[in-house]
Amino acid sequence: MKLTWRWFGEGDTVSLEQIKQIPVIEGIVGTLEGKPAGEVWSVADFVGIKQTVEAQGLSLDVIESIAVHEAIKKGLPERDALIDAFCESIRNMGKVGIPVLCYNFMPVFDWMRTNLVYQLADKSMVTLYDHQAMLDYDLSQGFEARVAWAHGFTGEQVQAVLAEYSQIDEDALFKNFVYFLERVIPVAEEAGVFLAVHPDDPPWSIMGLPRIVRDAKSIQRIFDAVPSRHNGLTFCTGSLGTSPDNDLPAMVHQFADRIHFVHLRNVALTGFQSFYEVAHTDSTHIDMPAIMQALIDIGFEGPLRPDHGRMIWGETGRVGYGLYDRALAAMYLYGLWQGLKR
Ligand code: DNO
Repeated sequence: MKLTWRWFGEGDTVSLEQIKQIPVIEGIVGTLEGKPAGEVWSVADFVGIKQTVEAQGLSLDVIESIAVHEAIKKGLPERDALIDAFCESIRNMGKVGIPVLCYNFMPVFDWMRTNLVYQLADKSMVTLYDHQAMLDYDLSQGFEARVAWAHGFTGEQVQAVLAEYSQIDEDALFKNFVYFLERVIPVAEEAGVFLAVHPDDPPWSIMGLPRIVRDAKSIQRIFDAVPSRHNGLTFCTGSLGTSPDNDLPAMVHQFADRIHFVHLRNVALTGFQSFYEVAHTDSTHIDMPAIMQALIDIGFEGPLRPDHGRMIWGETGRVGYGLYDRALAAMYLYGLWQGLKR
């Protein structure tokens, strides 16, 4: 495996110099913040990130992520032009030699929580998702922008997007996903880029929206529909692990040849569809050593990154993406890997 770090670019509160000082980090997971969905990422865009990263002695291993336009998820007539644009970005990625693209197919919202500042007993801050709080949420309040969302949503916008999806159930979304993959994957093969879909986080329907990348069965269905290895997975333990039915080490084995990128993170399960994030070392509910062992067993050699950390030592910054706790996580994950490997 190769330990990597998600870096949001010059606007990140964490600098490449700081990242480079974490001795186990070799690569960067890069992005272009604020690039609207549907716009082509040019060769110059990718070269810009790559040169900046390489100047610090790091490599650019993954792009996370290029947003899939909502019209593609909804199967609207304009999707063909938008899929062409997505394909163009993949070709350009290939030209610059960036091997992995992490993306998701979640309608409207990316990762969702009901509390972004939940305090643990030790006073560290984490994110929390509570099923009842989600059900009770007053949608007319809208949602503030999040790390993974380009913008926030007013209450009216929320009502509007939910209405647009009212006719789209899981099967319709799946069909639209396959339509997209059938056009994009051949381009990825030619470009030498591996697509790695990120599981839905949390992996169940929210606000009545369909979510279809959530467990072994739904993921297998996606791979069966488009069997190329370039149609792959970002194995995210914090997303898949919030469903107690997901046997994570077994899924590592099942999807051995499709896992192109790994996100490691731990969660504490608190009840039906409810959880909060915890330190990477807290394996009460997700058995991190067993997952690491499974990755070693399948011979995983791709990029892996510590996912969301807690906010500790008074650090402020992007929720889940501070320096301190993710640095602790990186050291733990590397030690675990090295120890198990020996
Ligand atoms: C959360 C991330 C996700 C992920 C996207 C990929 O921190 O894991 O936001 O980047 O879903 O498209």
